[in-house]
Amino acid sequence: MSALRLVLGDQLSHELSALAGLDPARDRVLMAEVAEEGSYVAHHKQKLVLFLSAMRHFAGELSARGVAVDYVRLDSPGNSGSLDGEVRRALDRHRPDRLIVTEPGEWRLQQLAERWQRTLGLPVELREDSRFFTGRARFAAWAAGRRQWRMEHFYRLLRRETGLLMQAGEPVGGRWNWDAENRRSLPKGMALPPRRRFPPDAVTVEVMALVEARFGRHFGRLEGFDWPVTRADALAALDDFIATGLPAFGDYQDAMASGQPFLFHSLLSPALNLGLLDPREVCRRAEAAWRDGRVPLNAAEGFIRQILGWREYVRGVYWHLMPGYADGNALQATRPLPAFYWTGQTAMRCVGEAIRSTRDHAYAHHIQRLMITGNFALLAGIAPREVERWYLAVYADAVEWVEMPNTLGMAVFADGGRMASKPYAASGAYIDRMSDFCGGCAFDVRRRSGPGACPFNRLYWAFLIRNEARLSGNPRLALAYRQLAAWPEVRKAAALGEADALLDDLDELEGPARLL
Ligand code: FAD
Ligand code: DLZ
Ligand code: SF4
Repeated sequence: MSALRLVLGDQLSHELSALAGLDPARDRVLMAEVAEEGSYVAHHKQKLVLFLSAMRHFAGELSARGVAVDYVRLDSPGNSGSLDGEVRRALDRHRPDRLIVTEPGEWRLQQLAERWQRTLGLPVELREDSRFFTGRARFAAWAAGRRQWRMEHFYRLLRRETGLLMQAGEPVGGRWNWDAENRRSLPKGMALPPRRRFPPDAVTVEVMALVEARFGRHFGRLEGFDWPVTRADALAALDDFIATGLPAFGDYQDAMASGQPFLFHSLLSPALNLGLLDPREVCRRAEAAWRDGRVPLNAAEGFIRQILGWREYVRGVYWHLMPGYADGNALQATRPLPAFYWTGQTAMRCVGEAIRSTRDHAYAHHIQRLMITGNFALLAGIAPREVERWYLAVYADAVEWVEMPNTLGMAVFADGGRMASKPYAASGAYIDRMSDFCGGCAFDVRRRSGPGACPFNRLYWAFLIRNEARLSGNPRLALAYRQLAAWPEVRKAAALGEADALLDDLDELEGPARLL
């Protein structure tokens, strides 16, 4: 029995379930670069290069191991432009007895794979993606019957199940979560670890030219591309992070600083999401570094929580609630995404910094995504789907199963609290506390209202007023609503009017700054 085994662009793992049991004498692997995957959102150019170059390197590694790979390039003659078309063409070429696919990381492609099972006229085996701590069914079983889901509960369960940072059934150090220790702002002049770079090799250079030719109008800069595109390089990046970034990762996890897009973050999400690294090996390495005394516990726990906790949890939420999850709009937000998300033309320094990093590196760290661009979209009432498509397009690590719950659930509360316990709404005071942005901003973070006052302040109170009926019962917002209770109606109406005026005419927000 011969098999055609499909490997998608985010399935670049030698342990992929679709490759298990491969018979090199009879089987063949199909990998296809297709225009549809490159353009269903306007992916950042670095994201396109990352996926295509990593795919080419992975195909090369398979070939070197003696596996027959049918690799369709974007510019191969006859390329149909879609995964559906390329699978059908490959079946005609090779006439295998069966098709084997690992479940894709996106609902749209999962539907396609299920359609293949009904329509291709040969057995199509859809295998579980085993590159996670938990399968989709594990989350479903945990979630069933629970009124409320919280990451922390799922995380503790997985700590027990995996034994990570556990001793005799108890969390090491006597606490599950060291988050309270992880909220320091960056001291002035603090030395940051040098970032390990992976300059483009010949394969990547060729892909860069292809991407410029085919997707030249997409967002983002290609110059400076230095993401790891092979497992060997991804492992080197992991080593480097454990040695230089992880020791202070915990302390400064939530910090932001001008001109410093990376701080102590790992930059490992693209390698994890493409399959070049396995989350289990990454967590085990972080745990070993703590056990060897190379990193403090708040760093190891904070880092492991992101991967074992958040990453597994958001995946569970995505598969459990799709397809309806994509259409959530609990706060009935309808404004269009402001053009400055694409152009970077904004007088708000914090937003400009986040978008500059996004444009230059296809990267912004978590707090920038959540508390700057996400927070602005939440406070301004931007239509969730527009925000979500933006995040899917602009980050090198953006794959829908992880991007969508982070955006709709965590950043803009479009799911009404299925995923997170409260909207992450914050005024300028939070940004001022965690960064050095406000000092050099055209706006005044100490002022609450009026022209020149920090827009986050002006929008924050209007957001709470606008959503009072839905949010005032949330215990985590009780303090803010107690303050608002003292406001006379006329003051509330003025705050709403001021926020609307600011958002109806974006001139003041766009300001004179031009980034692109
Ligand atoms: P680090 O800070 O070094 O964290 C270590 C690892 O933990 C990351 O590599 C990542 O794998 C994992 N992680 C951390 N936070 C999360 C989280 N909230 N959810 C899932 N995994 C997490 N992450 C993506 O991988 N892809 C996305 O498309 C994506 N979109 C996001 C959109 C929004 C609006 C927000 C608020 C967050 C999003 N995140 C996404 C989560 C997080 O911002 C990124 O994982 C992180 O910034 C990646 O950088 P890093 O590797 O340096 O992370
Ligand atoms: C993101 C992406 C891009 C840009 N291009 C391809 C491609 O040409 N071929 C492919 O197999 N996969 C690509 N991908 C990744 C898919 O879109 C990915 O499988 C989905 O994001 C689902 O996880
Ligand atoms: Fe951002 Fe407001 Fe600070 Fe300016 S003053 S950097 S807009 S938080």
